[in-house]
Amino acid sequence: MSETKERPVVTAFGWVPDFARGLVRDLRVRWAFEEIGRPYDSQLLNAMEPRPEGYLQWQPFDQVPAFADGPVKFFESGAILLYLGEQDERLLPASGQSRWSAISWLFAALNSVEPSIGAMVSFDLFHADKPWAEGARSATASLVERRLKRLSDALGDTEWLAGDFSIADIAMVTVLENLRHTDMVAGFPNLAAYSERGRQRPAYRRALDAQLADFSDQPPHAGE
Ligand SMILES: N[C@@H](CCC(=O)N[C@@H](CS)C(=O)NCC(=O)O)C(=O)O
Repeated sequence: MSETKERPVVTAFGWVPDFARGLVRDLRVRWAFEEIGRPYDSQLLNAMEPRPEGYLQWQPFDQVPAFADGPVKFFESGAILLYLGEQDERLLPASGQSRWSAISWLFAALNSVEPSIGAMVSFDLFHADKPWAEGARSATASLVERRLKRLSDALGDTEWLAGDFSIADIAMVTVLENLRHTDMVAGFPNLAAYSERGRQRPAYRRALDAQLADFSDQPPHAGE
């Protein structure tokens, strides 16, 4: 009897507003799967409703993505990228300088670049009408600019952050994509080209298509 291997599962939302489509972080995981041609399943959650019973034991902050591969269950997009990278050198070199450069840049994307971008985007999208928004936005925007400048200097004219394409680039390109409603990345031509290079990869296109295909057109009704 042939053994059927369970596919890994990533949680995602079944609907989000237009501004968030293409930005939800399950995209990072889908992209990694597409790069190595590994099939996976998405488990869709209702973004507008409490998560299913027990979800907090899987993802303690009630967010997506959470991930399961057979008996292994955990969360955090960066950890999931690392897990997949450990299994395939097309995502993460197995040893040496390039491995640790890629891991450094993975952490840098999520730890040094994403936080200020995330804060600024939240001011733009959710707090623009608040009396304090302008000052908070402009303080955060200058931090974002400084981070982009350092990133641009470090990238220089190289193609990817750590030698060959890696999980670091999946993280960084998806982080930068959060600025798509601004011209901030365009202010750094090498970053704009880097970002475009990432988004032109067939695996990115397939991952994006899969995320978009999972969204329904209408917000779910309460209780669905
Ligand atoms: N650090 C987490 C962040 C996850 C996260 O912010 N997920 C968002 C979607 S991109 C979410 O689930 N938001 C809904 C919520 O926070 O309730 C990761 O990278 O996995």
